[in-house]
Amino acid sequence: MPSITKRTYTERAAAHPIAVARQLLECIDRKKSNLCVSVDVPNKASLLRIAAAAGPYCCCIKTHIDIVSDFDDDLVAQLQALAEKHDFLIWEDRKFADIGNTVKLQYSSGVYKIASWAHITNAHPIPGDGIVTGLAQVGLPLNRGLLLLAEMSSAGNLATGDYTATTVAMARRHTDFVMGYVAMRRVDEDPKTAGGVAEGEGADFVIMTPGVGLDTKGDGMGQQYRTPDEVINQSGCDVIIVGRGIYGGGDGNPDEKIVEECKRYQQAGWKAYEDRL
Ligand code: BMP
Repeated sequence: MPSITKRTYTERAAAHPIAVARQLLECIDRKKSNLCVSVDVPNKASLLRIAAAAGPYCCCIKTHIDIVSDFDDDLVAQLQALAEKHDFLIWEDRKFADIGNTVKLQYSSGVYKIASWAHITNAHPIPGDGIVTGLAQVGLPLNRGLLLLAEMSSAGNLATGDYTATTVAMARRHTDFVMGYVAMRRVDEDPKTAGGVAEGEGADFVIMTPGVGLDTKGDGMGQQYRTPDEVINQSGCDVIIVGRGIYGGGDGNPDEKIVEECKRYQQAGWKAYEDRL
């Protein structure tokens, strides 16, 4: 089998065992966009406005729903309607990090009821396999997908070396629910972290990568930015995640600026993918 980085998103979609991964990979090809827009704003109106402006240009909108001060169920209903209208998936960047029983409750219940609306969520592997089995009990019946944080973009983070390799091994034990990683490179095909599995022979994991920016290298709080080419072409990741580079911080750029930046990142991400193939 060719290495994953030499397969098209469509070829990968056709062969993927997880429904939501198929949905994401198909959407990427349909829209020619491997751009996920991260919308980290503190109020409902801004979140919906930015999602509406960015929606046509991205495959995924990533939320941190607990940032929104005026959260209500209508926000979720409107976000879901935008996802339908503009053809994108919703990823709640919850970063679960507790034992299985606790994350199961955090995922299904409380104010946010994340599993009821987010196609994708993510978890730190630190508690061990129980975090995946707990989340899977809620997510699998709803056809949701999970990303494990195998690496992080911030300076000095601890998700390196053996930690990353152990995360890859954990993901391989749960290929019905773990659809991919948050990582900075193709961790499942790198000999240092792939655990002896040869290139092109392992399960297909979607690598979604934050820390992407065309204009700056950092944010003064540890974030480290790389270009779409470095991420997709040189490091073999699948989806670029761009937040402030597009919405601009605070309550967000005006719509025209958001659209302009979306187009810029969409084009750069797609070119990097074509160059990689
Ligand atoms: P920005 O492009 O504005 O730096 O935002 C990056 C987004 O990706 C944030 O929502 C952050 O929580 C998330 N993220 C990250 O930056 N690094 C990681 O390692 C994992 C993340 O989820």
